[in-house]
Amino acid sequence: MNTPIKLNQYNISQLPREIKRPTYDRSRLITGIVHVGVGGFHRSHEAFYTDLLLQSGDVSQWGICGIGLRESDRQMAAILKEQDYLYSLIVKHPDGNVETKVIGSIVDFLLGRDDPAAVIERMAAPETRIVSLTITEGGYNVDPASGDFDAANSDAVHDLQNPQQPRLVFGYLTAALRLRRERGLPAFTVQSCDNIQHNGDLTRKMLLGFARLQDADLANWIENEVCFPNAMVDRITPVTTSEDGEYLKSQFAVDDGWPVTCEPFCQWIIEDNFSNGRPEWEKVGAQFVTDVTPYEKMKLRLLNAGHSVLGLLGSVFGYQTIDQTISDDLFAAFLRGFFDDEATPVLDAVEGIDLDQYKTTLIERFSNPNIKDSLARICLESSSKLPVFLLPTIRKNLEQGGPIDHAALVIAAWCYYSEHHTDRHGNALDIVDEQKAALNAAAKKTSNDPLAFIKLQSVFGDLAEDTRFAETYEGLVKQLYSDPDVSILMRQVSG
Ligand code: CS2
Repeated sequence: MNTPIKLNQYNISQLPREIKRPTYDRSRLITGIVHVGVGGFHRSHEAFYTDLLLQSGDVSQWGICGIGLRESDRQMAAILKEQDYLYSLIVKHPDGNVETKVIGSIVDFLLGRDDPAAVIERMAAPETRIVSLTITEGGYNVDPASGDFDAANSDAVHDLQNPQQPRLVFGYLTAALRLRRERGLPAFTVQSCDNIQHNGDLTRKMLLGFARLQDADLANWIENEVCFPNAMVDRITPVTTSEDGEYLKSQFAVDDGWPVTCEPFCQWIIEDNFSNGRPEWEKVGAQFVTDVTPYEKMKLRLLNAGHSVLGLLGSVFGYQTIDQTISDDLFAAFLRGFFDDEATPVLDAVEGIDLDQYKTTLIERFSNPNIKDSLARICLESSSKLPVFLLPTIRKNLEQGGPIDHAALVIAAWCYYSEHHTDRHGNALDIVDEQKAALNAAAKKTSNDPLAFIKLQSVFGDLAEDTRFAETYEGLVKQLYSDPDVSILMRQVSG
């Protein structure tokens, strides 16, 4: 093998022909977008759409400046900088076809920990029109009991006392918006790209919650001037592994320190609600709508819930990845049963979308053998996912007398998983969850009180008080605890 060439701007013309690369002049790009949270998903989604747009014509005002606010972003920032912020997007099709493309839309990167003033100034710069976010559910700093901004969080307390050295994204946004107001500049749009229902509304509520504690007058200005579009975002993006880098080296002799792998499917449905202009992402496949609600519900309650169904049952069974789990006919049939009997009947119709087709496409996407999406990634932070992905479907079915067995079994499996931290054979599972200790403590009481797990109010609210759910769940969890082979119960539920 030849010595691999390092991916960077200087070497770009030497890349093998099979790799697509930006042909627009990156040195002319103006950073109209400042993005906080440059993980795999941002790079397979917003940065990908923006790259397509930059490639399609003379729209140089939409370059992206990445921002990292966590200490753990340091390494990624160093890798990207060395590569002039270029990276490879490896799109893997189910038939084995692989397309590799170098993305050029990110042109700068700043670390909040090193220079908070530079981050605030970049957000406040006249050319910045959008500050977008992928900060995960936990980044929104919601108090689970009230649903309001959690002012007691130690970082929030710190930010209120040190407005020029913030830690939370809300501290940065507030400081930058204050400067814009003082300088007579129009507000930027704050655009959430997180997989959260009404992500724009939530961002607005949290930012105003923080800003009001600091400066009520500024909070009013933000309320009037800043737009927070809601959006549904979708592209399955597994965690980057060392194999991704190895693939580029062996296939193309290219050395990329931080590539991203993803599926071909990509969707972005955005409410057209921007404070200060926006890229014409619709020219490259995004869809602008007036109300994103039905699309969000469909995605969260089918795709994401489907992932959790396979993730939790598959983990207890002993599988490792989504494609491996769904290739088992029992799991595929169980998932379809959950989709058809429990999730779909309580969904609203979605204009222009055939739900049957959507579900069939989901099963195809999950089956893509080249996207080895780990169940460990899917099960990460289940305590903040299931209340959004699965519990609304259960609650609606309880209200309407609809079936609940598939979902109840998923929760019973989650209880087993939370208590044992192993699969049914006793192999260890690595649990990453903000509420890991509370879930474990509740699950451990199951042998004395079979409902103990679902009595954990911070996750399940008052679900345990519903007699029908409690009875169904109790029957399933007792059986699972006497024989952890979850496939027996899956067969029973599938009928
Ligand atoms: C997954 C999502 O985190 C999860 O549980 O369901 O990350 C999913 O892959 C994306 O939302 C796909 O758009």
